[in-house]
Amino acid sequence: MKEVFPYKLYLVISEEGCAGRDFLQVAEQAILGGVDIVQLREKKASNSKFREIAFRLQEVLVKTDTPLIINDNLEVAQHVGAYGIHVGNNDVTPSQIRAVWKDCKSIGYSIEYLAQMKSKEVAASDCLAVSPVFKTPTKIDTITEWGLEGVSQIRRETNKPLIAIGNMNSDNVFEVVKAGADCIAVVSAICAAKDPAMAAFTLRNQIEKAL
Ligand code: TZP
Ligand code: MG
Repeated sequence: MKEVFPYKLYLVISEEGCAGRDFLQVAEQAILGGVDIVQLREKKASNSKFREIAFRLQEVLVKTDTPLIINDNLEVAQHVGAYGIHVGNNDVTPSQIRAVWKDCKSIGYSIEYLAQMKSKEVAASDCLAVSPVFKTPTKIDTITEWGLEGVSQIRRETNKPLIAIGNMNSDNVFEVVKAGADCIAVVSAICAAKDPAMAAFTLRNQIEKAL
């Protein structure tokens, strides 16, 4: 199982979630600024629409060799030849994915409560999301607000790469990385920013400073 996860700044994007702008341009700008992995998260799209959006994003990402992760849709992920998939604890499970998608390069799994850490699903995952570190209006159906102490607690329980998500911004990423995160994932800090490239650049600088 691949446990190497060199990525530091992870953009979670959707077609409609970029403040009226073209999500492909936002992704391109974000990568210029320092994003090195992108997840497509479409909660409402049909499979065919999701596939179409994913193909368009994939076309942009291949130019910079940036990996595409698909949120919670195995069919779309395999169909577009994504780098990997990310799932929560109510979704298709990492071990189910592992069993059918043999050349999947990264299975991400959201940790929403501590008991999950002992599960076989953590063992079947390549990386874990600490979800959410801080409460966020972007996703309100969350269970545990981990905080910095939660990041450190999960860090002590695993060597797997930890992705911190939930209200991450340039004022808090330094301490979140210091607490044990390997990678920072954002929606609003980039998608709602006036200048997505500059926003990514500032976040990336803070992350690098903390490493
Ligand atoms: N999973 C946990 S929090 C979250 C997701 C998808 C949303 C993060 O959005 P933001 O705007 O970066 O707080
Ligand atoms: Mg889900």
